[in-house]
Amino acid sequence: MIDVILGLQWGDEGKGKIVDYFAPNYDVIARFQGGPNAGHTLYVGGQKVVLHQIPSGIFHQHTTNLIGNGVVLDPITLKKECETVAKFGVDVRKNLFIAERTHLILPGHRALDKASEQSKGDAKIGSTLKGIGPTYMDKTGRNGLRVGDILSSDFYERYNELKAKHTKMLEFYNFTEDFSALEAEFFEALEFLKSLNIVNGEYFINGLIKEGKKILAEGAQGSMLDVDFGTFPFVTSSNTITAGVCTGLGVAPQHIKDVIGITKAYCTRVGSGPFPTELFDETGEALRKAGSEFGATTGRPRRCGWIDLVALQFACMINGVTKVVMTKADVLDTFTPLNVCTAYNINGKEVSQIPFQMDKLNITPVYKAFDGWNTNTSVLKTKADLPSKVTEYIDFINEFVGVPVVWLSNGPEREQIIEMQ
Ligand code: 2SA
Ligand code: MG
Repeated sequence: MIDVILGLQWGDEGKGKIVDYFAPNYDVIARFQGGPNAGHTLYVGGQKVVLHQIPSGIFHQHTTNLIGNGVVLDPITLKKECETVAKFGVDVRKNLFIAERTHLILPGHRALDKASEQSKGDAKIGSTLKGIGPTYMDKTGRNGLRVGDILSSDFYERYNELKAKHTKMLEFYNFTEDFSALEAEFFEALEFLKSLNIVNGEYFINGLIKEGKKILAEGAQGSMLDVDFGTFPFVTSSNTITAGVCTGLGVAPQHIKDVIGITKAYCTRVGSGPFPTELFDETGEALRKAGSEFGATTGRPRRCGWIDLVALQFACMINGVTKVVMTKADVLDTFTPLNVCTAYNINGKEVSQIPFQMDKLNITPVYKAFDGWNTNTSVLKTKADLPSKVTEYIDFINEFVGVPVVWLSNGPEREQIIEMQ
């Protein structure tokens, strides 16, 4: 049995905290897509930790953590992260497993990411520059190198072949930065990677399913960044939606039970691309401040705005979301009124569906306004404690998207979560 946790917006919905919260109910936590572009923030004993490659169940001693084949893995980042978690007493050799089909991010991929972004000028995607796009390109272009390859004798030869190709491509971009400076660190990190548990991911996870283990698939980024269904081309390069769980782990869809979708009580986006409810005024600035909205990986300020129910309903539909977690509700504590986007106005026409090319359209959000609750909700523990204005806001969203908000997260700590049903 597999449950899925994934983001319903443009990432940064608070997946790290929520996965960490649910982790004790599961035997296995598995990442199925994305790579070190992810930044999952957890608090361990009051200390902030940001995970990029390792699944968010790593701090639970009895949890098996799997990096699935659908992930792209940067060995340098992984090594650093393993060293970080070791400081908290985690022995990654005991509870971290890596699928051998997982594609490797090479130094050339990082350089290509940078070169590609630079070549786009103002039209850049706003990539985290971790080499995600070029690595997935080498995967679908059938050139990439995988974790299992590092164990074979011709690895170095194949690496050099691919490096030669990358060098040619960088010439095309007139990109002169020398990526070979990273190679020493990369090869050192590969030696470290060899010392970890490299497994056949699909037999590994299906074996665990057979044993009746409870598995949680941990999404990265968000549904609106999905390469197929997001705001293309301003997306990441993987399938961030539920369907990605099957291809990113090697599991059949009938094993998937609950799909837990996470949304913030408002909305943010980091990087470029359409964001109809974005606020450019002091309210947007106040949201950024109240919510500490800065990229967990890059530190970039996140764009902030009101919750977008057109996008949320779309995300619930394509993911088959069964339960919603609303995070950062406490960030709205001092805001009034609260706007909720219920439709898009495009050239005078009200539209309730996500259009084909949002970036090419002039979209004005249609809002319904709610009174703010003006209460410090971060200290509240149960649904009964919540001001009625909070429940009115949530009830409207439940009704609109057709999936209930089952948990309300009201602060960064593990304990700050309210059951709504
Ligand atoms: P990429 O790096 O090639 O996948 O970038 C493509 C687009 O996907 C966006 N993206 C993200 N959006 C939100 N959060 C992400 N993770 C980090 C975080 C981001 C950070 O948790 O804060 O620290 O800046 C993430 N990763 C990728 C990216 O902004 C591009 O729009
Ligand atoms: Mg994040």
